[in-house]
Amino acid sequence: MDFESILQPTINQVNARLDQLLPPTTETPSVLHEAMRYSCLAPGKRLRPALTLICTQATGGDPKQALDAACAVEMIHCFSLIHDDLPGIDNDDLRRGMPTCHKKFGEAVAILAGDALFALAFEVLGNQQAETTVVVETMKILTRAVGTYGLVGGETIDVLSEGKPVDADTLELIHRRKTASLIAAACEIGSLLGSKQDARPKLKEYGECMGLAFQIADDFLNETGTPEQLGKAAGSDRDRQKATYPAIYGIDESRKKAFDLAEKAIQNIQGLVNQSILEGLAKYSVERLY
Ligand code: GRG
Repeated sequence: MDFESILQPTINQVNARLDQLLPPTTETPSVLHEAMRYSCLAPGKRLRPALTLICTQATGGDPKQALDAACAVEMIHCFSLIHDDLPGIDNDDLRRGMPTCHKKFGEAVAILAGDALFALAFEVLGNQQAETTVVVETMKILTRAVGTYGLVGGETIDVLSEGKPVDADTLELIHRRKTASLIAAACEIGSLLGSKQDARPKLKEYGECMGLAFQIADDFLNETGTPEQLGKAAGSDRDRQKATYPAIYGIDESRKKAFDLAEKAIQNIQGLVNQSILEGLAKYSVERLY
């Protein structure tokens, strides 16, 4: 069985819960709810929520307890994709093999759908059936991963660097913030909702390494993949003169860096319950074709 089939039951659970948590289109304003559901239920990889659930299990917890937190992480991810695709940022037409949110619903509704997903993610975290201190901690981890030290900060440096020479340290900072921070938060939240708390720093580090590897792979797939394979534009980073690993190191060296980081990620999960599936995910993040 291939790795994606092994993950399918986990992905199905996430999709079913997202469907329940997202507001129904029968309620007002229905177009907003339609846009939220359109983007969030679109066929993404669900890597981040899968990591949350697997990390809960890896620390001796019950993944069911982490399902809502996993969905909150996916909502934030989806929010960032909607905003990333907007004309003011990347101006992309295709996402997850479908027209982007603003292409389908217009720019205003897309901005608002992203905003509403952001708010819903924290409402969902706040409603978790867990000790208040744990609930607050999940919110703190996710907030930090989204703000200036995470997605928003990384994206800002990325956008402001377009068309300019970028050194290797700045490039790593961009990738750590805009991509690795949310992947690491997914792992950390999952381990917090488990029981063996001594594994939490290692799972966070696992997420940091695999998150950076994942973004480097994204960079070289943008160069080597096709829009049909990727479900989004190919070659767009080069067109926009974006700071990427292939632009600085070339494809082969970038690939080597990604594979080395996946190995470094794997060093952090030795002896955990879900070691083999976490190993598989780290390898998948760099071997994937889309
Ligand atoms: C305020 C949360 C927030 C965001 C605004 C736009 C933005 C700031 C950040 C964008 C960050 C971004 C889009 C980073 C790219 C990360 C990345 C590799 C996305 C693709 O992830 P996949 O391949 O996508 O897991 P799927 O569609 O499979 O879920």
